[in-house]
Amino acid sequence: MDINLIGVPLKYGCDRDGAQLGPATLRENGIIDIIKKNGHDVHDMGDIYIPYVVSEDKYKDHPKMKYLNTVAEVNSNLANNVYCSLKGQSFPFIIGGDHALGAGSIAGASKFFKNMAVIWIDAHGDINTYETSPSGNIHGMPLAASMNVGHPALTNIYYDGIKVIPQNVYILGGRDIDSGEFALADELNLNMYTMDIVRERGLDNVLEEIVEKIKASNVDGVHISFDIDVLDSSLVPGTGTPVAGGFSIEEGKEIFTTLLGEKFITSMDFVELNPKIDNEDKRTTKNCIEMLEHIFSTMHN
Ligand code: Z70
Ligand code: MN
Ligand code: MN
Ligand code: MN
Repeated sequence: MDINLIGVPLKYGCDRDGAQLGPATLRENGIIDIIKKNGHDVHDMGDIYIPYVVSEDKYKDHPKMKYLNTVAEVNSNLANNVYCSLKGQSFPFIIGGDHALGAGSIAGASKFFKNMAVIWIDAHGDINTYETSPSGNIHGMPLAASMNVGHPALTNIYYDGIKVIPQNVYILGGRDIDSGEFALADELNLNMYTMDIVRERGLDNVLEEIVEKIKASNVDGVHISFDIDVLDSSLVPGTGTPVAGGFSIEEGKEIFTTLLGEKFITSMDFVELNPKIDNEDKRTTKNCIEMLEHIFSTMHN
């Protein structure tokens, strides 16, 4: 596979210092070599430029969304990079940075594909709007924005309006979901597989159902957005919002074995590593690298 590696050193979506160090840390720990040694051809596109904004200005653009215009602008630039990668027949692999970047990845990929699916793998739903968000952090809103729900500055990233229809959205591993998010998921009838559902039905059965639904849906592209906080909090202390009751490393690997094994995945995000708050043993970075080794060894060539 030809892989375009795109770094997005963004922290304004989570408003937590350190998330911007994810791309550099993954590069320092060998992500390029990992991709290469698994037989892929990697093109490092470098990092998307992130303007500096002082924290005093966080609510300058909107009273309930932090750093709105900066996050929107970065996402628009990311989207074009993703779109151009797909046009050039490369697989865009986006490393964060916080999860607000998901809006840009999806915007770019959805411009290329006629009808795209998104698999959002996360302890959180990330389907808040400024009206339902408890925090004002835009990393809790990108999936709603991609479905054309929320503020126009976010729903109109890269091109106006809807990027992915709710029917094509799959949320996997959720266990810290806000009440407004549950309400929207119900209203839009999203394919939501919370951790409660996974534990009740079994991960293998849930993955099989996702695969079957996607195959039956006539999509021509599938984007995976992987937030490392879907892994258990004991495995990822170096992420902004670790949540107990998450997947083990083995389960994380099983997810990719199944989904990448189908050969229908066309782009992917890997987000929310915060090296600044990692344990002294660098546990989070090590677990990220172990996941990445698995991802690139499983991805077809
Ligand atoms: C909460 C919010 C979130 C990641 C936290 C949290 C969202 N639902 N996402 N950490 N990765 O503020 O919207
Ligand atoms: Mn090449
Ligand atoms: Mn997330
Ligand atoms: Mn999350």
